[in-house]
Amino acid sequence: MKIAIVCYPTFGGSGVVATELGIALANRGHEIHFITYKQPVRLALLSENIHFHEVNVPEYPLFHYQPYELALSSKLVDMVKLHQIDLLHVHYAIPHAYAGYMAKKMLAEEGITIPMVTTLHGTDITLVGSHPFYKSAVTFSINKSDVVTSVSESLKQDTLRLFDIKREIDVVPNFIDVTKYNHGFTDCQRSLMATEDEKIITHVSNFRAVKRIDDVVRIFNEIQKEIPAKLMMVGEGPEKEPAEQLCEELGISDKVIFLGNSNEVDKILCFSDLFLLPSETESFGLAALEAMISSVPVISSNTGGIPEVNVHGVSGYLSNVGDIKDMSNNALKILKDAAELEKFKIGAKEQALEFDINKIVPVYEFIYQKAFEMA
Ligand code: GMT
Repeated sequence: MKIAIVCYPTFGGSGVVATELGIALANRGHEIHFITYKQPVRLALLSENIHFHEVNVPEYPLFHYQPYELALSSKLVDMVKLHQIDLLHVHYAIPHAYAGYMAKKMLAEEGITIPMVTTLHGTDITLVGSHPFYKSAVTFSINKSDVVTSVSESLKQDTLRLFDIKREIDVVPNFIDVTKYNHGFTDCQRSLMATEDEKIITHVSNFRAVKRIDDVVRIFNEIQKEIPAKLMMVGEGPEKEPAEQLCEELGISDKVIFLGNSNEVDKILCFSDLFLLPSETESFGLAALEAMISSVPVISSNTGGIPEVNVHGVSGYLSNVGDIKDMSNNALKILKDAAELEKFKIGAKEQALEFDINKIVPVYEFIYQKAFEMA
């Protein structure tokens, strides 16, 4: 099948999932066309089966806002015709589902029928999409998709609660390419980051307010009062600077390392003992799953789709949003006892294997067949 994948090319989870899915589908013989404004960050190599088409939006002084969705829908029409693409899979409703639907209608005018699958990822529903400025267009484009999927049951329920949805929503959880994490690193170069007696705690995100970065620092602060520890902060975003300031105020700057965006998260997780994800809301928590497959237990909030991924008492612990005390106590329970840490490491990996890419990609292939029947 020839599939066009539309996604954000950045470090966000939706772009990572779309890219990994495209690569996996290409490995299964499909021809994949990524259509976005930049080559996706996790897409290292193009090949016979993997193509990238850049959407250009030339600056024009008359426009206060450059019309990206117009350029995207035009590009989709052109690429579908040029490469005889069979199906559109758009990730993140805004504005991809809207642009995809416009492309579909333009193609229909020329007698070309193309099914569209829309995958909802989280903030496109819970934070941005439900805002009154976007809600009508998001509702419309979800209802006009041939098949709609969400990455967790929790996100499906949020979508049904927040929008007037007339379509069925299929839950297809995010996944992990297990082979990428069977890297067999023996020396994870842990000694570069911490001394032997220090535990390494890691957080990976886009440093938005929804991630409660302040809580990450405060949880770590409680931990380091009791045991020698270092905190690795991976990612970039608006909350990074305030977090650096907070570390200074708390006098822990020497114990917190801000690494910026990284394409080597697997190497960082390799030397990590614990992962923190205290988000306000999280439709799934791909970053937690990436930690778990690396045998890193997760201390997280009990919100959104996180409990569908992180199992309390098995792969880590769940606490109420903002309960820094409970999260740091849970972290210390795991970190202070070597046998407990080992038990949770095994639990984290076993739970992550439930989301093996080989179980999930065939589900998407089934969804594509369904989309052909619906189109
Ligand atoms: O977490 C973010 O802010 C990025 C965002 C995105 O769309 O890239 O992540 C969302 O999609 C991920 C992949 O499906 C999920 O794992 C994240 O939980 C979800 N983020 C939120 O719901 C806040």
